[in-house]
Amino acid sequence: MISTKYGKVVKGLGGLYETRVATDIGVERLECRAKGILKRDDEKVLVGDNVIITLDDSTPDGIVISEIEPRKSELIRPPLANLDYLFIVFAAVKPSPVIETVDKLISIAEHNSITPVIVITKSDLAIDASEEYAQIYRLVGLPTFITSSEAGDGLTELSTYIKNEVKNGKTAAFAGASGVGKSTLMNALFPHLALATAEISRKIERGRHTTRHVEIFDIEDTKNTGFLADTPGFSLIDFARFDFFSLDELLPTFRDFYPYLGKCRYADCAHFGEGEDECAVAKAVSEGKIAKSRLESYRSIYRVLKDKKGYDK
Ligand SMILES: Nc1nc2c(ncn2[C@@H]2O[C@H](COP(=O)(O)OP(=O)(O)OP(=O)(O)O)[C@@H](O)[C@H]2O)c(=O)[nH]1
Ligand SMILES: [Mg+2]
Ligand SMILES: [Zn+2]
Repeated sequence: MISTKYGKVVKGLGGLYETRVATDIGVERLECRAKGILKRDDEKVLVGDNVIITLDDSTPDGIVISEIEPRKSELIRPPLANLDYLFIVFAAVKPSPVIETVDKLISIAEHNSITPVIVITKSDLAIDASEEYAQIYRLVGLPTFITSSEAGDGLTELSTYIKNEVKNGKTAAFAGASGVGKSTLMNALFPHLALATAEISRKIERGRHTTRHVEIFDIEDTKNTGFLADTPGFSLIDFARFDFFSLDELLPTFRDFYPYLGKCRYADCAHFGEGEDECAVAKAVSEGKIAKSRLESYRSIYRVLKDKKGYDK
């Protein structure tokens, strides 16, 4: 006998997927493999995929993912489909953030129509630095939270935001460098998750990877719950090799630049000149309307993309 079910892929390890199937009486979890064609690199199942699962008594596998529903979005790093929100997590210190990486993640989210949210952790270790970083992203116009899982600061604000925004099947992921405290924060916000975290005693600056695979969890035990993904931390090397998008697509991902575009002296201004009367973006920086680090990140990413000219996705 053959039957089908709709499910969501919440975990994938070594070709074995865990799917979440909502039924009339609750939630059921099915372990399955993917149908042959969905094992090809260009058709691979991603965590976050909404899929059709086929149950067939007459085949050896019995239960397989037979179809992937069209994706709203698809990220390479973290490897996740159908995200609505990307919580970009970095620590005020230990490890200190690489702001360009934060800005890259924002651009990737914006480019994929995913809402970026900034989450600063470990404010108990450096409250002034936390405020300074937060100021950069408030200026961009992004939701920005300062938190300390250790001291319990900012947790109510963040969990309220998540419960209000990430519901009715929407999905958010926590992403950022290894050791910034993503899993610790998710546990502090939603204790039922009980995720593994690095022990406090170990002094990590760069961090060894504690979370090793992407996994999606239910936020609340209700029918209209949203989903939250924990992801393995990035290393800086991951980001050096990051496959980005094309040069033309970069500027639209810097929403804080929008009010000044088209106002530079030359129509083809690439916003590299320091001359404030020539470049409206540089002028906005000098007036404190755009954070300096944002223009630096923009220029740095621009250079990388320019060198990659000729390469098109
Ligand atoms: N002081 C302080 N330490 C924290 C805080 N949050 C997390 N930590 C510590 O930071 C370390 C890393 O925490 P994790 O939650 O494992 O970090 P992660 O981002 O999930 O790391 P990966 O899974 O490797 O990506 C642990 O030793 C935590 O105890 C905080 O708010 N304050
Ligand atoms: Mg973790
Ligand atoms: Zn300009």
